[in-house]
Amino acid sequence: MIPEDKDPIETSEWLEAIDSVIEKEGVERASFLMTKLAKKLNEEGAIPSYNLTTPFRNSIPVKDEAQMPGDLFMERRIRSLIRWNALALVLRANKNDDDLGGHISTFSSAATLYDVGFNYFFRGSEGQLEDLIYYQGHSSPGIYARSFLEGYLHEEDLDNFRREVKKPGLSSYPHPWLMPDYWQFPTVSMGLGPIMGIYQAHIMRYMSARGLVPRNDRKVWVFCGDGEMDEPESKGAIALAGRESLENLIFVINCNLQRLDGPVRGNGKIIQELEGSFRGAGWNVIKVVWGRKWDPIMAKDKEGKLQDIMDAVLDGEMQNFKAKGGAYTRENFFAKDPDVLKIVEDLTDEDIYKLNRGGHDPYKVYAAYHKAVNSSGAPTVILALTTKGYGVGSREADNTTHQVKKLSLDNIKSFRDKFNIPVTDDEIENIPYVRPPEDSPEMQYLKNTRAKLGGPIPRRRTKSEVLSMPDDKAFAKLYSGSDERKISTTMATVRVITDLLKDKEIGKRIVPIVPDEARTFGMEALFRQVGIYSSAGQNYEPEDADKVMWYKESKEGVMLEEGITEAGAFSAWSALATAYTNYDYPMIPFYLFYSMFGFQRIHDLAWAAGDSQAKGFLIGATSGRTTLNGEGLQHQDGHSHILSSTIPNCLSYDPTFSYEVAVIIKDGIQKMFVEQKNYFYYITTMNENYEHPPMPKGAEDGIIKGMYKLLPSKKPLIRLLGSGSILNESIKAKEILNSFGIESEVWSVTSFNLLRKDGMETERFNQLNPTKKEKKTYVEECFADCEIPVIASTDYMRAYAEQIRPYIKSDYAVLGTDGFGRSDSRKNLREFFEIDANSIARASAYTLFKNNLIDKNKLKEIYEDLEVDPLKPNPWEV
Ligand SMILES: Cc1ncc(C[n+]2csc(CCOP(=O)(O)OP(=O)(O)O)c2C)c(N)n1
Ligand SMILES: [Mg+2]
Repeated sequence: MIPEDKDPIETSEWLEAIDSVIEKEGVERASFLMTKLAKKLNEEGAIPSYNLTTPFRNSIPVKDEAQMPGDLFMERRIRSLIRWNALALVLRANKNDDDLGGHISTFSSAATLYDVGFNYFFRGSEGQLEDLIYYQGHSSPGIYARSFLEGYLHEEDLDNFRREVKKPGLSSYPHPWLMPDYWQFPTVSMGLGPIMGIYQAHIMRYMSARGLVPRNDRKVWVFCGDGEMDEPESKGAIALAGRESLENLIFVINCNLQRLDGPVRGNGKIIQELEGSFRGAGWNVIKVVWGRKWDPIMAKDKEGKLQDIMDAVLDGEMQNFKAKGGAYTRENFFAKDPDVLKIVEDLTDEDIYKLNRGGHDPYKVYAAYHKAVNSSGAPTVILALTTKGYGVGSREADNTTHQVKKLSLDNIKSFRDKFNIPVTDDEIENIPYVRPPEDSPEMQYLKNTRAKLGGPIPRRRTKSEVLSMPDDKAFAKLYSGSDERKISTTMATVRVITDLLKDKEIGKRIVPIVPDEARTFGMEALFRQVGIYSSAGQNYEPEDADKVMWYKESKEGVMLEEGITEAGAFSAWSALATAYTNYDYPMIPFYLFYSMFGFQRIHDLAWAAGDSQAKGFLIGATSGRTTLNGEGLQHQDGHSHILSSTIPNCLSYDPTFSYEVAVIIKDGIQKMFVEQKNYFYYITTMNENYEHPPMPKGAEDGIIKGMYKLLPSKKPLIRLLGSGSILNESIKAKEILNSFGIESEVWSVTSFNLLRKDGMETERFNQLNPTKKEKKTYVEECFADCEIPVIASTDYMRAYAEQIRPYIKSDYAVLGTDGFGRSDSRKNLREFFEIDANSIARASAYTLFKNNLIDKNKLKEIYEDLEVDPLKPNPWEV
């Protein structure tokens, strides 16, 4: 609604007054006066809105626009070819029965936003570190089309769009896993690009503050959709960027006003809404609303009546103006005020339709990017108004345009005509790709622009420096056990990290990361030892300055204390875990968190980290449904290993003893940073204190593969497998069984997930090679006496240990913690979930009885002694 002006004369007096201040004393003085006036208004209880949002127009006045230096017409011809080839590759992918999909309308709205970047701003990787660009996932066809023109991709590549099984296909969206020398960041799951981009810029500053990578004017560009901004992850971390003044970060939000189903804010104004949110978070906001064809019209709007209409128009109406054309726009937009209608009386309906939006005007986009890359002290967001489905005839701005992947011949022809594509009517049904000859002016221009900026992009570095292994001391300390001291595996892990931080070879690459949980994990000594990174340093005296372990923040701090944001802390980990490719400088991050708030909370980011080929350690500290005992249902994790197992390149371990932790971390560094394997590690550690024995001789290989024999027996009747803290219950169960004359052996299973992986691989090999010598799974190799029944017990749901059932040839019983957790003593909880030593003994006795290895009387004796209650409630139902 246009606000009613009750006294236009008074209004114009005020306006004249401020005009005269601007003229005589400048905008700063005018702004000062306005701030004073606003304060006055505040005293009366009013909150003036002008300081968060500005009128619905371009933020950069025409007189301040930086001039685009290149050849506009040449660039338009190139851009048109990119548009055409992007369209062609999607249409061709859908021409046959495979119906592979793809998107046309997203890129068609964003083409100019990308093109201006590629022509003038995005730095390539030749001789420098490239800009890091998070492309909007659905615009991938346009990025491929540019690489095709640049000669990096060929017709057969484009024709293999979305055919990823037989190489060389182009992945549907940006996926480093599928195109490792091309895409750097997986972005198509909405919201991940924005949060990952913010933390990337944060880590870029961290790396240079520590002197690991030089600080320069490298940028992080994040392209995202206006609909995408509704994801909590998209806006959830913008305050961090403002707080840290991340001037190396530029968001470009493609405000085409539509999402998949319809308008983003039919009843509102998404650009204004985003302006307020970002400005409130301390960002520079640059709105690119109107194209230069509007400039002369706006210059005629002396009384601000057109501006009033612009400020009041709803996004739902804006969509209609593009979908329904010039006559409609004249009637429903300009005619809202007779004086405004007059301003456009000389324009034809066609002229009105062609009044361009800022995001489609290379001049306006150039001016915005120029300002963004040259401004300091804050991140920048560019809010660009565009039209979804720009150029696709009748499908432009229609509510279904997002999913268009087939077009009528008429629409294709109108697209061709609009962009002057040299394709004749005879050829058009085949939708041929168009690439001018190598020596044509277009190709020369294209190559020159990229050569000046450091070569073509996207590109991903696949090779990086091979690191040396750290001194063995950090690990060897833990091989000899804890003597009689009771410690937790979390403490053992922190010790390894602390020692690794001091290592001459790799110490500077080790980064401990916590989401406000350092004290929980006993890491507070690191505050003082290595310092907490803060972009501002420490401008206050910490409360505990007189203590040994005071809270030390510093610009060169090593530890990342990210606050209570698991998504943020994980994104920081991810940026460091891919530093080997994005900074050409491998880092070894350790992110420690409550295991319940790990995968369960941020699984999609972890999936993206897998796609990105992240390398580093995730430590699910305080794990185990009954081991973290006093916290209750929402804290006690009994399933993170199931979740981690879903990520193909995540290797997860549930160790019990400190030497196991040491062997696993050492092996992880070896595999990820020396052998350069694309894995990352998830290790659960616990807060339960107990004694740790010395490492049995020759155990390393088994620890790494997933299990080894811990306590042998001469003539075992039964095998007890245990993992995490529940292995201690299996050890106790061995004693109980002994007291009944039953011998057993105990195995420490460090990873049921890896045992399953080995099992799958071996089975598959045998099936594919039936005439070759049959291979044995590692489980089969371990359990050569395959008649001995096996009982597995863990602090995780049964599904975790169930995974190896196919490879166990004897009877196999599994105990676990299915059901919601609750708070109580560890003893009571383990009884409740039936994973304590008595329950293990019970399961053993029953299995032996079923296998005729003990008789009924013996079973009865054991059951009575263990006080087995047949009516005990089922733990997953109460
Ligand atoms: C997390 C997630 N949820 C849903 C989708 C499905 N999806 C893909 S594109 C899209 C609409 C995107 O709209 P917008 O962000 O405005 O981008 P535009 O295509 O308009 O530029 C949706 C819902 C997704 N990719 N990721
Ligand atoms: Mg959109």
